[in-house]
Amino acid sequence: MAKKQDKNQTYSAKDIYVLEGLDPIRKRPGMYIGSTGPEGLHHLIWEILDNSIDEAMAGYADNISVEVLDDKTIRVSDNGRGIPVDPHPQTGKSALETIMTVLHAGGKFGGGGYKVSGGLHGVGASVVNALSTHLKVEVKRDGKLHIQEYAVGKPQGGLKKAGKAEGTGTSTTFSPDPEIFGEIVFERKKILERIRQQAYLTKGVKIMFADYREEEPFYYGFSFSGGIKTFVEYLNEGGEKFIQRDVFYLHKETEQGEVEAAIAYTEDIEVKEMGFANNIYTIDGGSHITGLRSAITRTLNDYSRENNFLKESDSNLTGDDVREGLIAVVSVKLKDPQFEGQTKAKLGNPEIRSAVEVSISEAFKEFLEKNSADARRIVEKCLLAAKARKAAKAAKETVLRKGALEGLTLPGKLADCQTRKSEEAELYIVEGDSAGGSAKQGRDRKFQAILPLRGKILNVEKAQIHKMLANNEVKSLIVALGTAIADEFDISKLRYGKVVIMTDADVDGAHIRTLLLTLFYRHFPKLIEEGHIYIAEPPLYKIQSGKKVEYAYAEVEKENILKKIGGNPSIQRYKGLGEMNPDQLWETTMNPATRTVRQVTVSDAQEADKMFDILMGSEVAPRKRFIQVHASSVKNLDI
Ligand code: 0RA
Repeated sequence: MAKKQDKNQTYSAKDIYVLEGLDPIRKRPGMYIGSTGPEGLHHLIWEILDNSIDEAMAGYADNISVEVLDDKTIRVSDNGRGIPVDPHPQTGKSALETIMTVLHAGGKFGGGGYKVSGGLHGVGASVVNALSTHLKVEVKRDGKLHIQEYAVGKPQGGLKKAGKAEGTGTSTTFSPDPEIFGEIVFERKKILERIRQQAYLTKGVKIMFADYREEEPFYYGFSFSGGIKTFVEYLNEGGEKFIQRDVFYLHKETEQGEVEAAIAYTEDIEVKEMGFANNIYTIDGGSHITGLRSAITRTLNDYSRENNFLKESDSNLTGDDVREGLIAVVSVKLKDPQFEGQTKAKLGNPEIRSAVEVSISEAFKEFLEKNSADARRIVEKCLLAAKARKAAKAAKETVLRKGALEGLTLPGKLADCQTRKSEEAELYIVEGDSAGGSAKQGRDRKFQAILPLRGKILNVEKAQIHKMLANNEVKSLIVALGTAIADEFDISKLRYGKVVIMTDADVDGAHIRTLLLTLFYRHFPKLIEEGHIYIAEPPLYKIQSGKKVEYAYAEVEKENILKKIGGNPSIQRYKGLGEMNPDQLWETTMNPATRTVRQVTVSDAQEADKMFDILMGSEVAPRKRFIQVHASSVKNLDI
């Protein structure tokens, strides 16, 4: 049953402001501006600039300026309507003072004044005020200049009239508080980049920049009549050539909001896609980016079919096929943008997805039909991408395909053992030819087989498992194991009960070892689960005193040996397996009576998966770090 409504209670939720003092902002600045480092410092400028941009987006301002007055002070000015100076009904103070001193938890100031905004309008100014030692607002309105100053967010006297003024506008001058930011350094390049981006997004607005910190002032102005079309051209500066003569451009008002998009293809394969919602960069994409992608994919597929680039039997171009070399900017302006995700950098609004998709599809189709030479080059590029994708897939399947390894003979460089009993047999996978040579001479050929692998080759192919499988070194290994792979995998055909990875005790060795582990983990998990995979542990030092020779496998062991034997021993640090002669290699690393090997287990599948993901990822730094940290932490089992 509906609750009976009090006649006087006619406030709706959107009229309610949560009004608070500015203390929380100074207590936890990070909550409001992200950080108190350089990003947070510049965020203050963006907040004030955004307000002026909003005024321009609403159609009331076309001139904005950002000035670095000195090392401490920024000024942002616009020729908009001017912040209202009349008393605000809810606070009794002027609207301007309310905007500057009250933390607004919701609602747009004044209500209804704006068609669209980043959603922060009037919210940011009080945050900047609270975090500035000094802030001054000058408003030109109704033929007068109005001024109010603040210190650390507190008004220094009331709003004063300071004579006549022509035109209208707002100017905010502020000095960020060094107590909050520690170091205050305004970065010209960063500010220019932001202004440039905003100028593209607010077609026709002129944004001036001035920097007075050096003796010779620096000035720069931005105004792009082409809007985001010019943005796309800029994004490609210094890159590969466009394959089309004209950048595709669309600007459309829809019921869901304003949609603007620019699209161009380059000879490159790199993709550059940027999405904006109410001029805010959505680095994590969202519904507008989804709409853009489906529009491009659908339109290019339709066009390719209709014009016989794709035959009936051909499969569709995928999203990735049509994205190679793409530079696209989509900018939407909507009434109530929903920013989602941890960083609020993803657009949520589902309704804008189809608005974007439909608008772009229609216009892009028309563009392709009008510019058939451009269209042909774009489609041919996509077809090439599809071909490359299929070739990569085929290469993977060739290796995995039923019987692909059948009929392959044991690799020539495998020095096999005599026994055919897999329980007794051991396969040593050895890094490099020279160590392989020593191992072949030093081994007990009755039960030990040696397969030398060239580590570098594995290294190059690290990122793509199908390339790894197409690699001859890896193929040799698979044939030597005898189990085949994928559907054909049969552990009863395993030719060696123990498979021992023997690499140098350095970072490269660790890298090759982890690559091999990746291969086993992804394609022969059973071998790990059933305990067939081992890691050899060669010594780090040879310590010789007279005729007595000892080997140390760890630093502590070296120290202990040195304490024990005293005297003046000679110490040799092994940098690689190749430094050991065959006898030494046998004695230290291969003789079951004296060696140490560590059994590899996958006890925690999740953890292992994470490890392999880091190893297989394309980012080099975390992988290197990971290998250095974890190379020796595989479960130990001495036998
Ligand atoms: C609220 C209402 C109106 C304008 C503004 C705020 C406004 C704020 C800023 C901040 C920087 N520049 C600005 N320009 C305008 C509309 C008042 C009216 O109806 O005249």
